[in-house]
Amino acid sequence: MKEPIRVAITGGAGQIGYSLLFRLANGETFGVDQPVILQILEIPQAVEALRGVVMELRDCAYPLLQDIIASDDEKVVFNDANWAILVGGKPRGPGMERADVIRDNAPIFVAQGKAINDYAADDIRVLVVANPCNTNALIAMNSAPDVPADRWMAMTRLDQNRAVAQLADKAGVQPAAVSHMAIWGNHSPTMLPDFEHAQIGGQPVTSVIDDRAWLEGDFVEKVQQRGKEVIDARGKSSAASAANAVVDHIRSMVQPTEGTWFSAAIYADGNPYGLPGGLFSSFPLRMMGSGYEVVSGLELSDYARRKIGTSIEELQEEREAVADLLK
Ligand code: NAX
Repeated sequence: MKEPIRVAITGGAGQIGYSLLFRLANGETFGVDQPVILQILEIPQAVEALRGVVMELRDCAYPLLQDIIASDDEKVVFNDANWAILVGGKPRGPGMERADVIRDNAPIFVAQGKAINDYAADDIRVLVVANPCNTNALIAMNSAPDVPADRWMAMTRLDQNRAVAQLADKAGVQPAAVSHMAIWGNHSPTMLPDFEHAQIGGQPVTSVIDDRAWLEGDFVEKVQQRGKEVIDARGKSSAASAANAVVDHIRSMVQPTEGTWFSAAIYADGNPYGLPGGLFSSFPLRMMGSGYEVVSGLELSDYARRKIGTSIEELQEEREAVADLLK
């Protein structure tokens, strides 16, 4: 039996937490031979609700779940953590602008970044889910000077999966036939789901779906606005599909990528594709052994550069809004 890994999750009593925790514990995320210890953070007001979730986790009697630590203390939760999945955050309240949400959430990520820096294991990997996830990741990373930049990511896997589902539906194929789907930019309605490099059955999407107007129009818009569409229908934001995307993201990180790509926002300091650095922006990535690399050599069309440019401008504005918190 392998040594257990310690997985810290924040916001464990929330919607995503309720779908995610069980899938971290049952072996499908880290592997069927990998024991886990879950270390779950909540705010004091939600600790009682979290106690109920912990009871349910125990009632699953998962063979791989070696321990559960639930606390409102960051020191306890991030202690020796090998993975940190930052889901907890403050939701957008009525009448709040995007900039208000950013400022409201920023202190959480300063504190959690510091705690990760001081208490997590040397091999810590962090995935930020809580919105605005790209900028929250930037804030947390800046508060953790001892943790290398390549350990931090923000989640765009749900956008990738949504794009795959839309293309499969349009082409009348199973989602598994769609590959090489890259998301560029911010996890926000400005992102670009890159149909120009995606493939269906190994063929370019643009040759299988010979309808550029649909691809640039309905397809891109549907992916960009899918979160809102789910809220309008369900009355709540995406939760099970977001948890599923976390599972997919981690699986891509712990298993070498076979021939295709996955997307996540990374700290793009080396200006890949000549795009401005110093931000968390989404790129197509490949996992190689113990580290990832940005997929290189893709031709970006003028259309793609324009769209990605808009998304990066939005990220620059978000960064500006929290400039005082960045060292
Ligand atoms: P919920 O409001 O259901 O749950 C959030 C939980 O976080 C609550 O239980 C709350 O008590 C807890 N929390 C708040 N502040 C905390 C802190 N400082 N430390 C620890 N826990 C804290 O939201 P949920 O639907 O679970 O969504 C969580 C986050 O994911 C939101 O920020 C949401 O916007 C974001 N999402 C990100 C997605 C992505 O693709 N990156 C997609 C889904 C989702 O919208």
